[in-house]
Amino acid sequence: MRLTLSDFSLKPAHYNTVKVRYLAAIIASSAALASNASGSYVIAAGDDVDVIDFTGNNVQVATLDTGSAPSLAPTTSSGVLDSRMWRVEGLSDGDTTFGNTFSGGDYSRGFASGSVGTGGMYTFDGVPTTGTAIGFQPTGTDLDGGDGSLTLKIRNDTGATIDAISVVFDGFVRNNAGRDQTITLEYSSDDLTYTDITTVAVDTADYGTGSSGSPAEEFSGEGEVFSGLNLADGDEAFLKWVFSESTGSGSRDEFGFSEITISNTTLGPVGAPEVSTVLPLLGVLSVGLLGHRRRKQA
Ligand SMILES: [Ca+2]
Ligand SMILES: [Ca+2]
Ligand SMILES: [Ca+2]
Repeated sequence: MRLTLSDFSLKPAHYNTVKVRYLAAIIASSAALASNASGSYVIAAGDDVDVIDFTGNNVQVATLDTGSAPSLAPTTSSGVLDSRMWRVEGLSDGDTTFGNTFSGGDYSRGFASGSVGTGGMYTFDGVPTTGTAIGFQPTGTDLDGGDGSLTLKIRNDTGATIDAISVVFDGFVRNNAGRDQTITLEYSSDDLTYTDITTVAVDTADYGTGSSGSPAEEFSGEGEVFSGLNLADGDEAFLKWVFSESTGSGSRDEFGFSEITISNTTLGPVGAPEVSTVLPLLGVLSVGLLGHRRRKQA
């Protein structure tokens, strides 16, 4: 598979454009929900933008703003990450798997505004202005060592082949501990072979001062665009945010994801007829033109 990577340093103006298209993305997501039986996050509209957050704005993604700890289950219910499309790996209680239920322990550490210590998954709220986030506190046994990750399974339901996707992810970092981690983004079409498509990683060391109690800081507009995907209509793909092995000493910084924006570009016009229907049409047209010419000659 040809995979052309290029830096996608988003400028504020572009980001505002993405925001303006938010409503269109919500409408597209509503249309997709009925066909979401297999569970992937459905990209329903070609050459469009999907904005994924956890505040109920996107009907395919349940709100996590419920005041309770998160969990994973194959359902679109409040307070629950839909395990048909989300997967978390690198927790000492075990990796989650698509379509199954994971609750308690590392999967449900709590609901907080940050400054937590126990390793695992949290719902973070109001941190700092990003709104609700799915949050992670790494420790020596959780989400460290380079095997911690959050994966989103997507499916192309646009009716056309997706050629390129740009992914922008927003969130926050609370750099109040001695160790630092980076967050990178990888892509796969089979969930086996992943390609790192990150040119600018989020590094927790770049945020805050490292002193205890320092406020959380947002990262915004971190993103990549990658083309040559050739993702056919109906096919699935995987976006994985990988948490690096920490560096430094002491405790680890916590971080969370509040908004993920996926823009897609399709090959050819959306809804264009397939080649299999175009060829017979051309045949009919040829015969018609031939008949017309013969009638003119007669
Ligand atoms: Ca643990
Ligand atoms: Ca912490
Ligand atoms: Ca740190």
